[in-house]
Amino acid sequence: MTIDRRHLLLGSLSLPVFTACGGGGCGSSAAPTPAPTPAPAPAPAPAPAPAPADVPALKTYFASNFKIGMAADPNGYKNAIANPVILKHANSITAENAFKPDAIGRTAGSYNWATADELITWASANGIAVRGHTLCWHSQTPDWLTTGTAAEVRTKLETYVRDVVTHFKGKVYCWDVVNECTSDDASGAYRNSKWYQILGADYIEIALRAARAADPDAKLFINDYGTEDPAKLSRLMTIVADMQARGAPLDGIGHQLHVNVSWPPAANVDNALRSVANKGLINHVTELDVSLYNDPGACYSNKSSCLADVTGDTAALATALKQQALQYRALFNVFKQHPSLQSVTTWGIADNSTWLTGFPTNRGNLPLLFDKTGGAKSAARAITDDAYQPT
Ligand code: 9MR
Repeated sequence: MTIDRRHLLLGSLSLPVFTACGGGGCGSSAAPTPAPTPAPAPAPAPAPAPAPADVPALKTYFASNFKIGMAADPNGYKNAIANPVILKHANSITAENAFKPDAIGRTAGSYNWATADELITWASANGIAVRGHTLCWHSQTPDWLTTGTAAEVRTKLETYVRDVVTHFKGKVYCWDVVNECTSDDASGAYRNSKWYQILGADYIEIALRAARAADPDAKLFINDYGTEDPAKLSRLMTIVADMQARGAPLDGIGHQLHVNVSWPPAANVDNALRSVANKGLINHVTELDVSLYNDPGACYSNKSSCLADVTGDTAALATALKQQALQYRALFNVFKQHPSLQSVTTWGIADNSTWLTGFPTNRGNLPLLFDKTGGAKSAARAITDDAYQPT
């Protein structure tokens, strides 16, 4: 419950004031003491100012649907704004960077566990489950891992996955074993990454099998962005079919869902979740945020034609935040239709810290459910109150 400080202060000032001698002075005359003037009845306490809009704990509100997750590293969740938000609302956390190969496997022959272990200890003390992100990726991966002959690289991949998954065995409920392996163009299903160039599609199967062997209880995912685009989804589903034909231990697909106020239509997400469920796999939404900007492709390729910052323009910002609330509502309404969807994670906690202030260009952006002070935004109300009309 929120205690309104203004109400408490005004309430205390309305208490009657007692003085030692009363209003007649402190003389010694025998004049009959006048009947004490009754103290005026205390003024009724002023009505409390309306409490700031708040929302129920999301992890409780959506408990029968899916886990609610948020991404952060220790410096993120320790922040005074973010800390109460994640503690109230989330029952899953993803390390934004601390579990990546360039963090844990920075140097060949030794592992850096400290930051990741700190996150595990904090999450466990607070009853928050941990999604592991990520073991095998074309980005944020030190060169030593992909250097050598195919046989050497295969052994490095198996060893790295085995050692990391073993270290966190029983402490991480699922892994994004392979991240972003789908091609962005129609040249083929697989991204032409170093892993693919050296090992072909085998690298995904190798990583999945090594993870399963190290922790048979952890659910194993391929995680990718753009599954809301039907063409990219179709390429990802080709990879899924390939892995299933090989008997690779793939349990689910992570849909990153870095979307924006006007893309995609929620029906595209519905289609992606259904396609995955039809293959007998689990769905997770792994990196949800709703940018204020629907930038053209050129903004992503060379930072040209990026939309202008709206965060300093009151009217434009209000319009964008309303659109954002409606987009979050449309997406969560789809999410709730899918029993196969077991976890929904936002990529960040509150708008005070988001990767989107630097991508695709430097610009104000407010893509999350909670504002820069940690307060619930219209978007958070829109997903927890069907009657609420975002303004
Ligand atoms: O949010 C992460 C940011 O802090 C890092 O600088 C960036 C480096 O690539 O990675 C970001 O997280 C990415 C995630 O690991 C995979 N999907 C896209 C995310 C946003 O770039």
